Amino acid sequence: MYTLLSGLYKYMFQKDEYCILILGLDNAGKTTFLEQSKTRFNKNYKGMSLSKITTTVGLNIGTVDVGKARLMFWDLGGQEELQSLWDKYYAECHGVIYVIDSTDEERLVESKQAFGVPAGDMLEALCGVPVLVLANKQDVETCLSIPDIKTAFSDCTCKIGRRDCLTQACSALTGKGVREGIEWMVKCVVRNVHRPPRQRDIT
Ligand code: G3D
Repeated sequence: MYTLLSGLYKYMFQKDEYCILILGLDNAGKTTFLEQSKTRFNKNYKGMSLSKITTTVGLNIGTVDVGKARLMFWDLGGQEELQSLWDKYYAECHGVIYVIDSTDEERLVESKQAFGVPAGDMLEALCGVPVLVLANKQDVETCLSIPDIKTAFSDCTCKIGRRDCLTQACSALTGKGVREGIEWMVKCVVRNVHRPPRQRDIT
């Protein structure tokens, strides 16, 4: 009886946990995205005022529950000296959210380098892991469009390889695109966990 009840309890309340890295240059909007996600998905979450968030130094951690999935977010600092720490988190990672500041054309090349060739080479080290590219700050009228950003990042395509990858327009400040991005990520990580590693690439 105890086994039956505990099995039922687990089935109803236990969540499957997935670790998601939030990467990108400093000032891209990673922390704002994390706070916005917690506000949107976690009932009764009273976060800080989004406009008062300052750039990530070190690590922010946050948890978001979507259905039976629990996403554990690690928002890692994007400053150049902190990028060398990203690979310490790769072993545990089920998915990557890479945040781009669509208003900062000057740093687009730098962002592309961090995406494609950081210390340890993120895309190769995380072979087959789903990548959600967030073109953030789309609420700003003068921002780069999604086609602009895709064109700028087009030479990363071969490194992305065969895996789930989505470029999503987003405003972490207003929340536009946040739910869509997270729901896409949940779909990918849940599906991947039920497939053997070699079949995880998109065919
Ligand atoms: P980081 O964690 O990647 O370093 P933050 O970035 O989340 O700290 O955001 C850096 C700055 O960008 C913050 O402004 C924040 O309000 C702003 N920001 C983040 N997301 C958006 C967005 O979607 N739209 C707009 N317009 N601004 C955004 P400050 O002024 O505090 O530096």
